[in-house]
Amino acid sequence: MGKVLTDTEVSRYRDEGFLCPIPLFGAAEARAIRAKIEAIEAKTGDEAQNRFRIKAHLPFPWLGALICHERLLDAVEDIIGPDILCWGSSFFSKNARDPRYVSWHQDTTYYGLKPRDTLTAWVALTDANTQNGCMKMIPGSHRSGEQAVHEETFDSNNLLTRGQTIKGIDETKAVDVVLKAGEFSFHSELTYHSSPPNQSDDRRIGYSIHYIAPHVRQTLFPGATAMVCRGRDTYGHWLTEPAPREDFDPVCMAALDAAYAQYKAASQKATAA
Ligand SMILES: O=C(O)CCC(=O)C(=O)O
Repeated sequence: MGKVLTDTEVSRYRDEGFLCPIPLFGAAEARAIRAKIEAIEAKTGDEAQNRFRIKAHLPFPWLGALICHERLLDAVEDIIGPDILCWGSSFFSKNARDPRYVSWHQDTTYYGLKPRDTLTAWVALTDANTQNGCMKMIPGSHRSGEQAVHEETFDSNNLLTRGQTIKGIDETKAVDVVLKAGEFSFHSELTYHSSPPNQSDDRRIGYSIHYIAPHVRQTLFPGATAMVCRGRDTYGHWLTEPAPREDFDPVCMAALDAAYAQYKAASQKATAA
């Protein structure tokens, strides 16, 4: 038995490349976080997933606190060990009756991490179910350890910026990642996953947090940053991120924009290569 996960759950994660549902907090706390996100959207006039990319937590102390939530880190520790870094986080939201979707992909495509060992926790800030477009996973698809061929479609309804898509997936093998608000799932950066449009009358919002052990490094560009959430950075592959003193901290906003520019340039270069 780990701190949160049973041995069976850890084995299932290793075998299938994802795990769900794992309780984190109650619906009231999820609603409070949703309200904060929607207050930010009202202030910026844009969806949080558009304005705050790759490192959405950087300018918001309460998102840093969510990433370092003790129970979440206990579950992460059960999978990757006691030294835990977070190199990124992103919102994935679909509005009521929203045609936008996420095509079949592996996260690893533009990450540039070696080894490809990111553990993503997808925290449900609303319920996520088959009606509102929850994620679907292909069990065991991470096991090759390789990146599959992705076609870049640039479809405007695809929430993935480059519309990267693995073709020919046998969808009969897909498993729905149904979560209640306040629960989370884990998936490996190699696991094939997707999500269909939202056919419900409310938003579906998830917060995707990318954790690694410190031996994992960024290979696409120098100067990558990460937050040490627990334990120690025993390898020194990552620079320290600035910590926000308040929402929209200007130093952190600049760091966020610089990090996104770096990732964008790296993914364009990877595509051109
Ligand atoms: O939220 C979604 O629908 C997709 C999320 C995703 O692709 C991810 O967290 O890696």
